[in-house]
Amino acid sequence: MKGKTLIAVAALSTALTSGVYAQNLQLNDLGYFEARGTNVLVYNNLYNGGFYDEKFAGLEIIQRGERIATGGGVRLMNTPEQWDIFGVVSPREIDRNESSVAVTLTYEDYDFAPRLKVLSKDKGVLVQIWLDKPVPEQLVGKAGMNLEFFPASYFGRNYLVDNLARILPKYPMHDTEVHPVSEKIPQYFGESTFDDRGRGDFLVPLPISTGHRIVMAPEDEALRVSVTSDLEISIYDGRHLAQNGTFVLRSLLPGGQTGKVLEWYLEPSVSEDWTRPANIGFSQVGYTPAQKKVAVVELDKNDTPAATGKLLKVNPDGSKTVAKEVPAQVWGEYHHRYNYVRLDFSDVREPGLYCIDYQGVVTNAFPIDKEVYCDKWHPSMDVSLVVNMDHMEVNEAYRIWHGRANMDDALQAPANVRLHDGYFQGDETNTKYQPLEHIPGLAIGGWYDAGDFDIQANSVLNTTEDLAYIWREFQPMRDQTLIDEKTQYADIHVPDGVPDNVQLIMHGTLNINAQIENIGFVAQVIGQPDMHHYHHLGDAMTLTDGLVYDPTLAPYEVKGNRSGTPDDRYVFTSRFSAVSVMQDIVSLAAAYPALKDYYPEEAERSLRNALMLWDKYFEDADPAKTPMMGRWMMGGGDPRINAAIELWFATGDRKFKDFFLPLVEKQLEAKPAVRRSNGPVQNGMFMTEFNGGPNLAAALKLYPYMDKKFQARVKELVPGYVDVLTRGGQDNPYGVSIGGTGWAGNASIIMIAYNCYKVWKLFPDMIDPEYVLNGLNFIFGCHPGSNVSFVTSVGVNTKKVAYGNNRADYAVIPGGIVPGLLVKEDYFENKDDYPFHWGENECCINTAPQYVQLCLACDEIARYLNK
Ligand SMILES: [Ca+2]
Ligand SMILES: [Ca+2]
Ligand SMILES: [Ca+2]
Repeated sequence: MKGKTLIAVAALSTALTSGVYAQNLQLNDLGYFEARGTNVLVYNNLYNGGFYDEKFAGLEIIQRGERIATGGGVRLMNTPEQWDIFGVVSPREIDRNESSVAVTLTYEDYDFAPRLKVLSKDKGVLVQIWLDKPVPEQLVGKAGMNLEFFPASYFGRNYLVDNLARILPKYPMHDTEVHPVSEKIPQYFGESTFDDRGRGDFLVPLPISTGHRIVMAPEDEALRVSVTSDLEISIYDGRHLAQNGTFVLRSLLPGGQTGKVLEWYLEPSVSEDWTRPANIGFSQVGYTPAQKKVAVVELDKNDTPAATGKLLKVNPDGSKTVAKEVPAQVWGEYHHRYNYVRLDFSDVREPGLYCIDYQGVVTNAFPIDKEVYCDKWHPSMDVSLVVNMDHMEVNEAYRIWHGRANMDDALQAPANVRLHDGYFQGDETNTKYQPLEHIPGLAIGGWYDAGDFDIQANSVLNTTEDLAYIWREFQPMRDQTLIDEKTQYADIHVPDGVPDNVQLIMHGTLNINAQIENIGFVAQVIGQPDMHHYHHLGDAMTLTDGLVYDPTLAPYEVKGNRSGTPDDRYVFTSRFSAVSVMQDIVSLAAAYPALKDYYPEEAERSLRNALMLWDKYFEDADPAKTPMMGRWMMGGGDPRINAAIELWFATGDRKFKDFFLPLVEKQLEAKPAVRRSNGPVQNGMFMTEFNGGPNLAAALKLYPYMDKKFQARVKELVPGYVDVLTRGGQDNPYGVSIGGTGWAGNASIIMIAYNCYKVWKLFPDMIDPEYVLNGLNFIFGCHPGSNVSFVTSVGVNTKKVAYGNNRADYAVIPGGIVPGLLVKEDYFENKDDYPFHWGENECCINTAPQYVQLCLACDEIARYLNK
């Protein structure tokens, strides 16, 4: 049964938007072309400053709710890679009378500034390139109009080139040529993604087909896009160069001409009666009987919300019975594109298997059961945190995930070298080593930071710290992994008598201690020496030869345990400060109590190094002397506070308490920081905690050990703190702070939910524990865009691809947590057929322990609620 008023309103708005121009794409309020089922964006999204071409800029097509094409614009190569140069984009000029959008793309080094203009025309758009001056001589044959299509969206489809039918290849299977490197347009910073083994050439993919009209997937309404031109149009496969490459349609700009030098007629597939099926968001792990259970349904703006949905119970014989008719609570529009309704079936508590039926869309089945949270952290602890171990051979049953990698670690980075992940080695090394000198002792412990193979300070330190907090709070005795640090071998699903949590903590301290003893501190990053090694995919052991670099040997020459191949990682040591060392202390001191019963020597070593660093850098880390930076500044106080707290926990030495207590008390009296606006968390940064409210991070950690007066003051501040933690979820139907524009927000959602748990643990009457559970509900599938679980392999419908080091196989490493939903203009995206968007799909290792502790917290809350 459908609500009558809502039908009337929806019908009226449809009439208004289609109107007399029913055939045409209309330029909408956000400045992109819109028709039913199709959007054409023109530089609504721009290139990222840090990582260059993210395949998220230029002329783009969203069709039937999926972004299928990107990167449209004038480019200088057939199939641009991430580090290939692109023109600087001018502000967009929108002409509503003419229904056009134009930008100028400036290649300053070449004195070349083509103007791209897109106009609404018939059932599509005209794409025009205008020039004031002819294409510069050196760019003739190179500058062209490109448009890129995501390959996996088109797997199993065909294309037409003029009247010839062709299959879109699942795997690159066409031809390339090598050209002399003198002809190459240099990449950003002179990077080279191609290892020519000294031959002085580079790779050029050749066209697969050429004609005057190319139609992508003519047989599929959702994917069909046609491009027609008087100029030749070729189709290329960029995967010959890079696994994240795309299918590229391209016409070269003619030389010697000015004015309108190129015109494409681009016709996407409009459908006057298309309505996106309802996206029913719910938790893919199911629900514990006593918790709140609210599905959030995302609806096309042209859709009419039904008045009710149904919760169906799945019986053993396969039949389904209605467990509850659920009234739809209309929430309304959020973020322009969709409308939302909520379906609350909290009162259904009977354990069993259920699914949700709304507007004829029936979800996959999911459990209601007391045990839903108890094992959902296992893949992260058992697999993700083990497979990402550096310097280890990792086995699982019949499979070796990777061999012992980076056994040649590592060389002192030379001065003024830039690393591809945003790192830079300046003039100062701050160490006793010469440039390119081997630093001993580093080939042990640590994790690959994410989808790449570097050891980043923040990730090895925070992962170790949070693993230590898991042990402090929950002491999980689970032992399902054999971890042997002597032979550097791990075996998944094989118990060895020691809790895995403790062994993983030691895998962190072994690397941290090695860095402190051999370098003096934890280096900013131990990373690949060049681009060719940085973009490595596959077994990490094959990334280097495992032999220490010897500059007296020729490249690829081997003598004993040394080689002349410069593949060893670099240690970036220049950005170092006494403040950053405080985090080294926190991680080691937090690890000490967990290690001391199992690995007393490593425990003592960790504490000894932590105390040594404290004595050595205490004075210099005084905020009055050192500009504060990074994570340590977020507490709005002295960077030494947390180090002192952890050293006090580890040693009980009164001097640490005497140091931190007055500072923490001062924090409690501090005026709240300026209140900033709500809205999406930017780039996954956790901005909320110190955003207009009290900072209780340190105070809650100390609370159980402090006197009544301290406790009373903290309690007074709890309501303000709860407001800060929960406020970000008030502007949307999901109840959590969503999104991110460059890096999606799952990590901050997990962190906020866990902070809610920390409040609940001490003050169960002062916060609704549902805030803790709701963070996981979102991660597990109650979110915009789709209802897939963002934790790989956890839940019923889970991510098919992620940006792990196996991404080229369109696979996942189980137990990884993807960043989640990027917000681009009014569009939420987490692609599940293209693993190469790091901001959506890259599983960072330091999110894994945070997710584990949130699961353990939710399991505890579930047991409390079900009592
Ligand atoms: Ca990295
Ligand atoms: Ca174990
Ligand atoms: Ca080597």
